[in-house]
Amino acid sequence: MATAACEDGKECRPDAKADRVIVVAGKTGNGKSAMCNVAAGRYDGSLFPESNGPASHTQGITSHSVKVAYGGQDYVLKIVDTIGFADNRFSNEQVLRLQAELGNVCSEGIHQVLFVTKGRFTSEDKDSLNSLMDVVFQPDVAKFCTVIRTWTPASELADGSVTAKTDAYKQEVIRAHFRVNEISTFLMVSNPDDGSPASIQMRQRSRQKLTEHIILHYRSRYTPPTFATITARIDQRISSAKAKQDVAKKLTEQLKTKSEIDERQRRDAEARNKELAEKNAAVAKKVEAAKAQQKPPSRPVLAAASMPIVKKVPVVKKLKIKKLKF
Ligand SMILES: Nc1nc2c(ncn2[C@@H]2O[C@H](COP(=O)(O)OP(=O)(O)OP(=O)(O)O)[C@@H](O)[C@H]2O)c(=O)[nH]1
Ligand SMILES: [Mg+2]
Repeated sequence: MATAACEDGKECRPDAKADRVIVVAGKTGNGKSAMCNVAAGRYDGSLFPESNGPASHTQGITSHSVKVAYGGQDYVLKIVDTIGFADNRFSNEQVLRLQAELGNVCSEGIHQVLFVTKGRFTSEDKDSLNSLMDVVFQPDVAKFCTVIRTWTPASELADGSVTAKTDAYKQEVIRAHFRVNEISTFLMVSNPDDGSPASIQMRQRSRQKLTEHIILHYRSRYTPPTFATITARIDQRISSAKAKQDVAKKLTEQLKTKSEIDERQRRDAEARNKELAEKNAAVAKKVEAAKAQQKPPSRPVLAAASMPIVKKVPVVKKLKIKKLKF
């Protein structure tokens, strides 16, 4: 434990030995920098710039060490703010490459990774958590992770309901993403930024909760991979993603060619059918014409109704006239 030469919430020298190191990560705009300010006791947001629009504010890794007083003792808390995932101004690759800097900034180890979500746990939160666990860190970082829901309505933070609501949130996250099973801790806070006495009070309550969590949930330190290792992993991911993309592109081209051939064959068959149908029609016409030109039969067959009744004429036998002799 350090004997901090500064007051609660005040910044310590960057080289001050940290008693606790926390990394705050998550999707852009979820309230990471606000969480860092709250953890530092800077309710006015004066240490970590908070964004106020859809575009990301934090564009790399920012770290400050501050004094925290808890239980009559002083601690040096190193707070590491990170660039948000799913940032519309950077590709995933760029975000990951900036996050690789964590390997340098946190080489002394990390006590807690605070994964910040905003309200409901979204699919972007899920992807961000996967990137954090698989690319930036290793899956075993889960044991050092806490999922923190910000923007929680005040009604859910009331003493009587917060435990049940937190458990319900944990179940919601686990349903959305089974991997968080390995993450044991879930917290719900609210860090409004309108500067009103009510919002400052909310941030103060949030800090109390956070400080207790950070100081008391002390386990061992998680040693992050080095910058070089993270970078190599990103390179590998990018090249395998590119290889997959190339295969998909090739397949698409093959399918396109096949469907073009199919279409050509279909059109040829259609043309052949048309041609045949025309030939058939011409033949049928000729047959009709030939029929029409056919001579009437030499002995016309008369219809039964118009046939004259031929009476049998009795054959008159020639009478033999005997010559009379006189
Ligand atoms: N009402 C309310 N506002 C919050 C809360 N948490 C953060 N904010 C505000 O939401 C905005 C975004 O918060 P930031 O802390 O800058 O978000 P971020 O995750 O650091 O964003 P990026 O740096 O862009 O990735 C800021 O104006 C914050 O003051 C919260 O719990 N409730
Ligand atoms: Mg930020």
